[in-house]
Amino acid sequence: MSDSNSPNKQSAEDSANQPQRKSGLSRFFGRRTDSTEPEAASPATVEDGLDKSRSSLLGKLGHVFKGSFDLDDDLFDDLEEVLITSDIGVDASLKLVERLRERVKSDKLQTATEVVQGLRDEIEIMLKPAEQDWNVLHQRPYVMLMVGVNGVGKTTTTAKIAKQFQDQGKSVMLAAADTFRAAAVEQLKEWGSRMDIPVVAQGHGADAAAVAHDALNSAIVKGAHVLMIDTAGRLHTQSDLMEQLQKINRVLANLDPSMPHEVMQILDAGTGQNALSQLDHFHKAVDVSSVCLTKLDGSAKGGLAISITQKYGLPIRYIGVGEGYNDLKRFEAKTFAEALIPALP
Ligand SMILES: Nc1nc2c(ncn2[C@@H]2O[C@H](COP(=O)(O)OP(=O)(O)O)[C@@H](O)[C@H]2O)c(=O)[nH]1
Ligand SMILES: [Mg+2]
Repeated sequence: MSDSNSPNKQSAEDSANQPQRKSGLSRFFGRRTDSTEPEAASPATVEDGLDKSRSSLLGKLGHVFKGSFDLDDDLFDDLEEVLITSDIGVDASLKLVERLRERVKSDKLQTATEVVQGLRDEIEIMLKPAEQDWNVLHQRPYVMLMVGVNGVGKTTTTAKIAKQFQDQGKSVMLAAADTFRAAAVEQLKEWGSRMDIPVVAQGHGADAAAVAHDALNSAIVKGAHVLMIDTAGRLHTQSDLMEQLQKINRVLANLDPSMPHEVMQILDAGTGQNALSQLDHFHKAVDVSSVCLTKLDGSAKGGLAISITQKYGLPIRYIGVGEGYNDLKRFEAKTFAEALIPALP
């Protein structure tokens, strides 16, 4: 995508993460406000959405409720199947359908529209714990470690969040602690220079923990509100990576035991349940405290948000819906549930 506000350079590896045509979910969230966006990249039309819906949750739900239907075990089993295949995960799907059954009974829901609205409401309730207030001003600097595997959107998301902080009048600094890939430091510097946000870097091959240490000292001296540390997504082995992240954590905590204040894991929603095992892994190693889901503008099935909330109860701070500065939205349970479960025609 030749996004004029995105300095991301595509590697062959990253090209698998190219944005795809917008899904119903992204049309809901993904309206771009960036005036540099060409018209062609604006949200898909309703017709596009209806095309897509055949393979989306809407299409599948329509199938479950086609013609005259009975609200019987078979229907609820079908519904369970639909939810599981939408990345909602087995446990969360079972729980959702169980609660929906109760709601159908207690609220005497009958029509497809009523039942689907019931499902939407239950999803909203389930997602509510992930929608949490977030105040970074109680610590200065508020230190965030941005973690996740290669290509999920760590660097891009770091830049987008930094931009939002800046727009709110907060001073931000970035640390380029992905020193493993040659292009990674340059990518962050490029974002920094476009946004006029200082980037602390030492270059390819430098000790990531030393970069974090320098950056923290610099953020303290400059009185920055927020320091965001971009990290590597891959080293020689996965245990090398985890050790490096733990070392960064230790170096920060040596200066102030409350640091880092947040370990945010970036997950590519397009990778479905695989994202859940990534979270599992990082969570064990570095105590992840929040999540950001990216690439919901692609073919991602947003159900992942539900399985994450069900399993971890972590705050989902943001969702990424494109490559530009403004393609990052705060997570809201209600908005998400409404976008995920569209009204039946
Ligand atoms: N379509 C889309 N692309 C994204 C989103 N977030 C990141 N990307 C793209 O994903 C690719 C990898 O992002 P990058 O930040 O370099 O990932 P990192 O390796 O985790 O740092 C880049 O081409 C980004 O523009 C998103 O929400 N939607
Ligand atoms: Mg990166």
